[in-house]
Amino acid sequence: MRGIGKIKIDKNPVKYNLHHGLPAVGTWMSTCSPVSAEIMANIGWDWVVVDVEHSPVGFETMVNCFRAIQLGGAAPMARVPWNDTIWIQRTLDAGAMGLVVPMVNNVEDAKHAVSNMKYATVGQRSFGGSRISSYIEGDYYTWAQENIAVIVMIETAEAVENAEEILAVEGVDGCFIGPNDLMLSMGLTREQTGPGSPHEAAIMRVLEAGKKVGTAVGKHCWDPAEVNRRIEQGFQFLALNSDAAFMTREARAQFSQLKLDGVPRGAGGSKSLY
Ligand code: 3PY
Ligand code: MG
Repeated sequence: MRGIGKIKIDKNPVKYNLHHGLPAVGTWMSTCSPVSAEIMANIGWDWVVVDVEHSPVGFETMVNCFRAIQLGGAAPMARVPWNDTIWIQRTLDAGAMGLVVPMVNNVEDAKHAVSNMKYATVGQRSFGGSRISSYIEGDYYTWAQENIAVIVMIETAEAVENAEEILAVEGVDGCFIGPNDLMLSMGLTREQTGPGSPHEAAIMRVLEAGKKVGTAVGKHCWDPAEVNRRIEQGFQFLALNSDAAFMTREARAQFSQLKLDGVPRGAGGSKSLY
């Protein structure tokens, strides 16, 4: 007997689901930790995104997160910092099976994202292979053209206006609504979001645009009830929280149950240092 066998990558389940009317549910990595990525990937998510836009993750740590996610059986993905040719090329070469591209506001931005993520003659991605080539049957080039998921972020009022045209761009596999940036761009406060608000109306407008042109729509959600509700509404690419948020919430919830009032504590647990 030799070795434990190699994990082979077949189709990208994210892309498959999005094109077959199915949800693809995942979470976000913000802690820059491959161990955390490994734990998360084993939970059962379809995908896990390493957030390169809003976490201080380094490039090599990102690669180690991809490895851990792949080993756990979820699709390794990343949110790149910008719709930038070099970032996108390097992140795909590092083994991402799909990218979430922030701030895609119009058709030109969407075409640029697709072009960055596809090899010629469809796009301008330069051929350098990929870390995951050896896990794929056949050649990586063909696999990548068919399987890498292109997810554009709709997170401004302008992008909502242009949602139908953006989602009709050939090669866009889905969109992901960033509720926070959308709120800011609409000049709203958090209290002005939620059921019945213009913010919710904008979210639903994107969903309708996606249904009209047949492209999957998704959103970042902060609680499981919302994910369940959004699936019923027809959203597909859904993120629940992030590793940092899960850790913070659970730590706060457990910490708040401690009976520490009146118990003498060191500087770490009090404001006595300041
Ligand atoms: C936002 O809410 O703006 C996001 O980017 C969430 O991922
Ligand atoms: Mg955002």
